[in-house]
Amino acid sequence: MLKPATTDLDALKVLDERLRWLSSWTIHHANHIRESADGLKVGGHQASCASMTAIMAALYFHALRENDRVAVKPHAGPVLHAIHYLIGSQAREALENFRGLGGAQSYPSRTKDRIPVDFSTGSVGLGVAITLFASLVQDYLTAHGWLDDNDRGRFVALIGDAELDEGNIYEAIIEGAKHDVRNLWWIVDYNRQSLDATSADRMFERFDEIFKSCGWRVVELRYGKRLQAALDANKPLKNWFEQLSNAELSALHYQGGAAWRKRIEAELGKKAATFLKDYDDEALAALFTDLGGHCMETLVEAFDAAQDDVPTLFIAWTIKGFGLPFAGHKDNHAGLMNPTQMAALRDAMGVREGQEWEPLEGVGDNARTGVEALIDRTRIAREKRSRSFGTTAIPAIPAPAGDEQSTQAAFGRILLDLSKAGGELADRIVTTSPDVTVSTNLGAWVNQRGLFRRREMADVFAKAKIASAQKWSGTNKGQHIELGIAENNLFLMLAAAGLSGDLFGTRLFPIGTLYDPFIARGLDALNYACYQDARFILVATPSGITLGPEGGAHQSINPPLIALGQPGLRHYEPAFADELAAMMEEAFKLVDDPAGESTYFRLSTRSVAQVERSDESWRAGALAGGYWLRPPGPSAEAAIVAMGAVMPEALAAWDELRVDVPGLGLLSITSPNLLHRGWTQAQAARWGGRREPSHVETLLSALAPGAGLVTIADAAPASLSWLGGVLGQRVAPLGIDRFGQTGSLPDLYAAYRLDQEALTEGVAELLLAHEATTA
Ligand SMILES: Cc1ncc(C[n+]2csc(CCOP(=O)(O)OP(=O)(O)O)c2C)c(N)n1
Ligand SMILES: [Mg+2]
Repeated sequence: MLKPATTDLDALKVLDERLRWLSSWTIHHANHIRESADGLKVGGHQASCASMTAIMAALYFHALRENDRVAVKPHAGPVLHAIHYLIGSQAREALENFRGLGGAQSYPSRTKDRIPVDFSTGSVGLGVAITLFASLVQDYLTAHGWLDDNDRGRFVALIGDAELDEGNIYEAIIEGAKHDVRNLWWIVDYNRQSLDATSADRMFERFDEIFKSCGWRVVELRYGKRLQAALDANKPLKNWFEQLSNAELSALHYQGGAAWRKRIEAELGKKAATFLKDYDDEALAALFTDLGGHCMETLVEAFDAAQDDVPTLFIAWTIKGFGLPFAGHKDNHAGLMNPTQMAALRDAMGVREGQEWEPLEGVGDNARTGVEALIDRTRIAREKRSRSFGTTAIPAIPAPAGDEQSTQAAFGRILLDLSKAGGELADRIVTTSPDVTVSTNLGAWVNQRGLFRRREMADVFAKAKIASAQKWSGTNKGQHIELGIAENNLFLMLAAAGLSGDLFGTRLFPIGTLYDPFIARGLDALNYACYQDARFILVATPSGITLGPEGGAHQSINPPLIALGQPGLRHYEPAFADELAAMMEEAFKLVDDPAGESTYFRLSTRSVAQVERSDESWRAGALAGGYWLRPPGPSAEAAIVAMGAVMPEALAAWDELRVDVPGLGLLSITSPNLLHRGWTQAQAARWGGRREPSHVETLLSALAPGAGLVTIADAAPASLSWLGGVLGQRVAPLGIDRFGQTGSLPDLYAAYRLDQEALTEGVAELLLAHEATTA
């Protein structure tokens, strides 16, 4: 790597200043100049931006190569927009409309921003960790021959120091160590301040130990060149400086030169007298702010020196609000400069009034050529990358044979059959699981397709000829990524693999399995994956109290409610194997369709008798969220509405009641979430003048007005009870609303009223109530 010319360093320093100005101005404009329509605070984080403009200038205008990808600390979003404004890929209107509808987003967004954003950020910690899994996906693609060596890049995360408190970061680096991850740069903006105040001192030296023990190189950029030289020349001064607490340091930075002088005089006396003589107050303040993260020489040198693929944590010391009037103040996180302070900053930066948006305003003629050259040379993408969709033919997926089966077993069987049949889809599937591969029925697939390991991993048990149903060797052609038990990692893995078409131009079909209750464990990461429009299939099994004796603390109650409120995720809860096969085919299509989404399957270990089908008419309804398994008679007064594993009870109750309740129907619900979505969308369309009924309205209108519905699911009853609101039908909801227990299925179903008797009683009660009101 060539040493950057001095002129480049000067230009980078100019760009650092430009970024500080433009990010401050963007936020100021939105808060103080743009007209407010609602009187609400707009907000933005001038201090958090100023803290890392030098780091980002060094990165974007010097270090980044075209294939590198970056997750930017959420509250430094305006700096990223300023960078794209300088290189011509962000419009002034978007900056003027910062945090307005359609304007530059508060936090960098892959889907909503018009600039290329590699990873959305917002929920701190997640943007950091996804880069690690993206790097693993890159290794996966390279090993499988889908990514050329020349197209490989580095994955960079720009991290706030308080963000390092997020546990998911450590879960990720532990997993990363197992997989030997590489090509990662995580750069900490070490301003020692969080949202509330200055951060605790005690973790100070621990972060590097933690990272080092996970195989990372840690590079601490504590001092800039000038401060380093000054401290090296005066040992007592250095010792004194290094024992200052985070709070003391920040306070001194805020107070400025006179305060530094006073403290040093008081505490070092003669030992620092000569040193102090060389600096007036202003120079003294400037010297002590020369921390590593603000010194361009230091940053450029450090980045240039880390050109191998060892994962590297840079701890760049900075001052929150560097160069702004509230630098170092503990309350500056959401602090906004007032108009007077902003005017002073404008003058100090040589920006003429009225020229605030001029990209290179205040840059003198001498410097301009160098700055323009550097802007031209930046290798980062200027346009959003095109997304890779529609690449893979999805074959028809037949239902696994068998009169009695569970949906979980059918899932394993479908994958096994796909694997045996071979073909492009099977090759592009990558499975992953947090230590529940075997117990979620992925075992047969893994036996066929193997574990993914960049370096070969022998199956010791197989070599020793110890009998086992499970082959457990890894190669770089394997298609299953085994994770430790950390559900956050599962969802971040799915997010990264689900973005492979966007990040690397090669679509993968990621399938992740876990137990249904543990979705809650990784919920924010799941939301994060959906928020970025990553495409994957989530298989959650077993679920509900239906796991019976194995129940313990593993009964899931509310995931269907989570799915009901989760954008970007479709919930399917099949009762039968043929439904699951149709849904998996659909889910694969949705992964590879620009207008698609991810799919969540809620499956069960309960083996149930499969139903006879006379034709395929159920199929479209099952995919749309529900169908009449036993169609109602004309003007039926009641229906049983059931979902998933309790379908045998529903069928039995229907069989028993149909004589006494003529026309009784049995509605099989396969996706409350799709039905609800269709319902509200149809409503919105009606306001736009269109009058098509939604699927759920069509289904329910087969019943008499005022008919009663007994809903049943091995889940929170609210998953289905809302159906009564669609056409104003009365509902008797059955489901689980207290913690489960272990027990045999008949015992549990009776105790929790998920049985045939509860259904019969429910129907009777509804009919009696109906008679009473109509009598
Ligand atoms: C998961 C999550 N919790 C809380 C927040 C709110 N929040 C945003 S920034 C922040 C503090 C960040 O401090 P630091 O990481 O040190 O960044 P700095 O602004 O100092 O650079 C908090 C608590 C969030 N965005 N995400
Ligand atoms: Mg901080």
